[in-house]
Amino acid sequence: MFDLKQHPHRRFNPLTSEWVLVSPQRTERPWQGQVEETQPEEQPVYDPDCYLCPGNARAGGVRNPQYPRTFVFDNDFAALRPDTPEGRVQEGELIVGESERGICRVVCFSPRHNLTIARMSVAEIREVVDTWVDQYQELGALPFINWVQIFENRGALMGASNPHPHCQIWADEKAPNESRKEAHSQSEYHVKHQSCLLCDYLELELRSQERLVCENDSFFALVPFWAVWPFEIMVISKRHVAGLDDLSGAERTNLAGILKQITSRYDNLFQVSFPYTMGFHQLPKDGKPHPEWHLHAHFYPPLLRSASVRKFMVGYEMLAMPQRDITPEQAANRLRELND
Ligand code: H2U
Ligand code: ZN
Repeated sequence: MFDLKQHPHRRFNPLTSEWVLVSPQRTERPWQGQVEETQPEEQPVYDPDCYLCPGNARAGGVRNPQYPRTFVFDNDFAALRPDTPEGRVQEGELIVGESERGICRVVCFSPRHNLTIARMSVAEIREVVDTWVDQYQELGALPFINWVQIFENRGALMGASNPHPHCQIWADEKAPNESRKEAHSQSEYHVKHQSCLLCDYLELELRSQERLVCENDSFFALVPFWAVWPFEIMVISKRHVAGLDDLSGAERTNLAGILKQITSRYDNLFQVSFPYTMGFHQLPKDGKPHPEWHLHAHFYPPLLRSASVRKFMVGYEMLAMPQRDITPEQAANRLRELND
């Protein structure tokens, strides 16, 4: 008898229309490969060499103000620029390139160098949520911007260039790949069923409770059935809203609360400041209604079985499809049992 808990199988991700291979029988394989150093030394409240601390000069020479709360600035090494001339290169269907305009910003969460979301108070995180809302609205209102991507790389393992608590915002002229896939799937589902993909998915998860990690009045955090990363989490708003700017004041505070709960659970999993990439998928800012779109956040953390062994996306993953060993249900179970 086929059993998801024992037998190799594939799971479908309805948001991206991609599959993940799950190999539950493979968790005990030995590891003699790379060992990560994730235990960061305790950081000082202020680091005179940090590009992001208040009062310090950044790499480009501009000096940060003595900011008391959150602080937003245009990325000094922006990947996208608003003044890029429009153009297109095309040879038949096989060589296609086009100009891309955009704006890249950095958001410092706090003047204090040694904080992380897990170590900030809910009130402090709420100020970060308010800043995200302001930026999403301001950048999204620009006529040439159609997608606003807010994301945080946390920890050296995830490529964060600096331990100071911060995130980035890249606002694009054209919808990037992940947003295009998710928009397509949510829209197809909406047309076919006259209901929202993530609202319907939430209902199933609430019934089974197997993959829930934690919740509050406004949000659920769960390990999705189709999770790729070992301890991947998706945060889904209970109410059908499309963007952070649709949240009420109480819901913004609850978002801050669930972000603190998730990151605290993560830190408690292997007793280290847990590395991850997280980000929000919100209503595209292309001026269209998008009744199908449901606000959510993804946490993609790379650690697998301890603070020193990470999941690699290589080999079969690069050439065929993503694969995981511990099941999403096992991961959810472990995260659920941790203290937040
Ligand atoms: P990451 O830690 O996710 O790399 O984000 C830091 C960003 O900050 C990065 O995109 C920018 C980098 O370009 N940055 C500045 O704009 N000015 C600086 O002085 C240092 C870093
Ligand atoms: Zn700093």
